[in-house]
Amino acid sequence: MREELEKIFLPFSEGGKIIEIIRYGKGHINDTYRVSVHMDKDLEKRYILQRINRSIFKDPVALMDNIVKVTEYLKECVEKAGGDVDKEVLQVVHTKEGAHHVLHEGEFYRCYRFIEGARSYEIVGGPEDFYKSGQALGKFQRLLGEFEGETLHETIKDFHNTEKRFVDFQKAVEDNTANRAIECADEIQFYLEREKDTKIINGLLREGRLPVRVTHNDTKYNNVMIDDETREAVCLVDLDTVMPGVSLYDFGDAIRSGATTALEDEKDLSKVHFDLSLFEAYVRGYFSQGEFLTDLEIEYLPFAAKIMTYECGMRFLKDYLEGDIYYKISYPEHNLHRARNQMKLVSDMEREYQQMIEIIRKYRK
Ligand code: ADP
Ligand code: GN1
Ligand code: MG
Repeated sequence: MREELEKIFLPFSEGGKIIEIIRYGKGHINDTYRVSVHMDKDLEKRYILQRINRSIFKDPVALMDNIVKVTEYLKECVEKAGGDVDKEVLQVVHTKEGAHHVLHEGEFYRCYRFIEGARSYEIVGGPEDFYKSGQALGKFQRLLGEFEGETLHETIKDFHNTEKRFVDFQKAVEDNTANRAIECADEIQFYLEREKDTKIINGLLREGRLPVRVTHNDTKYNNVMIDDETREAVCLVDLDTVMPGVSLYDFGDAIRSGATTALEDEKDLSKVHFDLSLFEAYVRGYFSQGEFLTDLEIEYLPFAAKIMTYECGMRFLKDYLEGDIYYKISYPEHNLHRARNQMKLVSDMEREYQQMIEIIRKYRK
């Protein structure tokens, strides 16, 4: 495997001798490796080498085109502001021929500069870290407010179209291909009985009441790089799904994944709680970036948190019903446990909905 990965990395190489290639990170989608290269004079350079999941991303060339456009734009913004490009922007490494990917035995690989001195976490360390993470999303959305969204491709069609995802979920229940529906009847019921909620954002979009913006679409906490020293949330990584979308998706997914007391796959639900103080910290950080949202977007932020948590849980359950064909799993019931975990968070949010509304009111500009 190492030899094969070395061969794949070679076209991206900027010289030096490869000293290590290891599996890296905890993403559910791509195969990620960290490549360490010994350059001259004791200098070490590191890279992220990734095999793009082709069963999920049907057009990796269009996907890379989006990432290159967005990261080059962000790079200009950071340079203008006198920031540190190596830390604050995900940077694509081109091959010697100027390509953004390498094709190896039918698989697409791409390479990024490794962001040094920062790391991502599976769980939030405390309100201050999450506050910074809210600031980072606010900044990301504010900067991309000026970017021409029409130039981007839709890398996964209907990615956060919850209404369509609900129909797909119903079909998975009916088809019951992995023969597991009987053992998760209660979980299926939980998702089915909230059908009404799945139509709300789509309804507002159809009525033209929500703006379409350039969004990240996968703002889970482990896609946020936190600086080891300053604790600033320096960069959002995992830009595979950057494309036109609704700001609510990004806020909602960030809350889903961060304002919780346990890991996304914690089985012991007595440990899983939606954490209002983390929600508050995120909102404070998010709003510190100025006025970049409409009144209606702000009004729907609590709903966004709930519906993104619901959507994510429903996707885990659908994958369980279909025999685990989408997400990486470590054991057979992994997706079921993930779905239950998200259900617990949805129930908590439903109970604490009024407090969420009050927190938004308290911090809005
Ligand atoms: P996936 O799409 O499978 O989630 P990611 O692109 O999120 O893959 O990468 C997995 C993990 O690798 C991230 O959670 C992050 O910790 C780390 N990572 C990704 N890109 C970089 C980078 N350029 N520098 C440092 N770490 C990175
Ligand atoms: C996937 O790639 P990763 O692990 O950052 C998924 C998200 C889900 C998330 C749930 C392209 O994110 O949509 O919310 O898992 N990404 C894709 O943990 O489907
Ligand atoms: Mg990721």
